[in-house]
Amino acid sequence: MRGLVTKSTGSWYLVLGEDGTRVECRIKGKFRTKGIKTTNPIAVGDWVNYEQEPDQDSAVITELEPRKNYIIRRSVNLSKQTQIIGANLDQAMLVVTLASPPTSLGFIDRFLVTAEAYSIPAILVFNKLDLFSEEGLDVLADYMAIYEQIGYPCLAVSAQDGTHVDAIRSMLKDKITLVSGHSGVGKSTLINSIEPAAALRTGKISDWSDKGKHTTTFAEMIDLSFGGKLIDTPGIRELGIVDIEKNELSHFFPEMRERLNECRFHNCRHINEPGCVILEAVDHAEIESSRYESYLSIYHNQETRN
Ligand SMILES: Nc1nc2c(ncn2[C@@H]2O[C@H](COP(=O)(O)OP(=O)(O)OP(=O)(O)O)[C@@H](O)[C@H]2O)c(=O)[nH]1
Ligand SMILES: [Mg+2]
Ligand SMILES: [Zn+2]
Repeated sequence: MRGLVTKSTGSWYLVLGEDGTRVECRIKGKFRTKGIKTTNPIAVGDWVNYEQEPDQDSAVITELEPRKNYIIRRSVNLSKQTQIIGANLDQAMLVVTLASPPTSLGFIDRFLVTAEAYSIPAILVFNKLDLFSEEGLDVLADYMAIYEQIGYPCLAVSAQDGTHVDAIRSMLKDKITLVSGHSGVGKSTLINSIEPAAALRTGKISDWSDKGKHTTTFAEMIDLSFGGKLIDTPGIRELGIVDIEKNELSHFFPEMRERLNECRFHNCRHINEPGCVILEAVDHAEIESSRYESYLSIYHNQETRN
């Protein structure tokens, strides 16, 4: 039988069969992704084949279908362990908060680079709008302008009181959307607000560290009653880049990509080369300096390959 993986705990998987039944599955045999070592061989969003175990309620996954795409991360800086966050996605929504807990621009950029590397359209949702002071709203507007200018859709919402949540709904219809972000930014609260039937567990922010408490521990796919699916995921602290070469990194910054042919040298690294249009654009504030800093930070990190 063929089915879609809707929940993964690492040791068992919940699979929605094409006949509409849900069954708990275990894995047998080895599943590999293009030679990449992952801590989870099968992820939510994967299509699999499985066989019912005789005299039991459970089944065994026998085959993993090739993935259209996926979002992958290195769990700790420079570790070889990688984790597939979700597979076969139509788009990815990064939930961001400027405070409680803070999300850095560097983290946002790493997420966007990963999505670009697999050609997955990304949406930025700035949550907890109800907490913003006048000053905070100015910073929010600046942040949103950076990403809107590049072409990423940005929304400011409050999952708690429902402000602007309707605008998100219309972007989700009939699509499979991965929801990611730091712990405590309100991913599960937002999904509950979009689809109350989901009834996901949510958790308070720690008083002393201003960080989330990793309330969601497993990735899980939620059906949207108006069409489409959302994947709730555990909060991530860091997003280590996987499988990107230094010389292709600039292609994953859309505002750099559109200028690349104009550098004097075809193999320009955009670091200190004469006639580099990227450096020129940064100088003229046509490319945001925070974005360029993220480029340099990822470029110089050993996580990207020569
Ligand atoms: N003020 C305010 N609080 C919010 C909002 N959205 C979520 N919260 C609160 O933020 C805390 C964390 O929310 P969760 O939905 O559990 O966060 P999460 O991103 O799912 O966190 P993990 O599952 O740990 O990754 C809870 O106390 C929520 O009530 C919001 O729009 N405004
Ligand atoms: Mg959660
Ligand atoms: Zn250049």
